[in-house]
Amino acid sequence: MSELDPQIMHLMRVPQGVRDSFPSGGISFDTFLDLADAEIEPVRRMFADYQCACMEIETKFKVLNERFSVKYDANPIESIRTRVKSPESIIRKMHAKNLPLSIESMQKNLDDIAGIRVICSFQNDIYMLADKFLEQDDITLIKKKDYITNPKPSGYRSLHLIVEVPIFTEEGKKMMRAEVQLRTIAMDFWASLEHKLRYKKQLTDEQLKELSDGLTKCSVATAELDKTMQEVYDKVHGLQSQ
Ligand code: 0O2
Repeated sequence: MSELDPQIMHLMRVPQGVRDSFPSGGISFDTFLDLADAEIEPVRRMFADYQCACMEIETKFKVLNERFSVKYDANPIESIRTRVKSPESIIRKMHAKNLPLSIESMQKNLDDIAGIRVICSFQNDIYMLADKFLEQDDITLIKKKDYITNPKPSGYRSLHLIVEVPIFTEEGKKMMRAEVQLRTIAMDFWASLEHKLRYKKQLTDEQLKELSDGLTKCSVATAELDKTMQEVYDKVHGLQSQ
């Protein structure tokens, strides 16, 4: 196990048992908490910075959605969800990648502490929105992963953009990294249910194979659904503009 940064240790809540058994001599528990608070201040700031990055990017997509709704009388975005990865999930990922657990290492090695999920109506909207987003001169593309053209072996489909976005704080400008996942409703439906199903532990090899086969079938079906929906949209759109 990699060395644990004391700041990261303080991220974990102090259990009641520890509070109860805290020695009466030396510093009081409240003083201890004050010290711990000072220690975790940089961690809190880091999480706030990632939260701000989520807000910046969410606003950019909301602006694009609003503009398209005026121009084409249709919203390309169904919904947007944002999240900052939980400390537990960050620690698990750092451990799995055998990385040192420090703030610097997290910021350097994890692309998805800030995550923005944009659920689109039609598949073509994904690429159109991604292009318009990446055209913006304060957005830097770090990596693009097109799991729609090349689905993952699990059947997972989405377009991932790892980007850097500036946030403007009282300390000045900071460049923050974030992962934007763009997907259709069908892709999101598949990913959500797949996530739930895979959570079920202790499956036999046979059950695992059945699960994988079933999920692959569903992934193919949702891809087909997206294709048909896009064709219907294109036909209707074509008819309207005639
Ligand atoms: P969560 O809870 O969504 O945050 P890298 O980050 O490049 O080192 P990684 O993490 O494998 O490598 O990146 P990848 O696979 O490009 O994308 C990671 C994220 O995509 C995952 O985040 C999921 O959100 C989503 N994802 C990727 N593959 C699958 C899949 O097979 N099924 C589902 N449901 N989602 C997937 P996290 O951190 O795993 O989880």
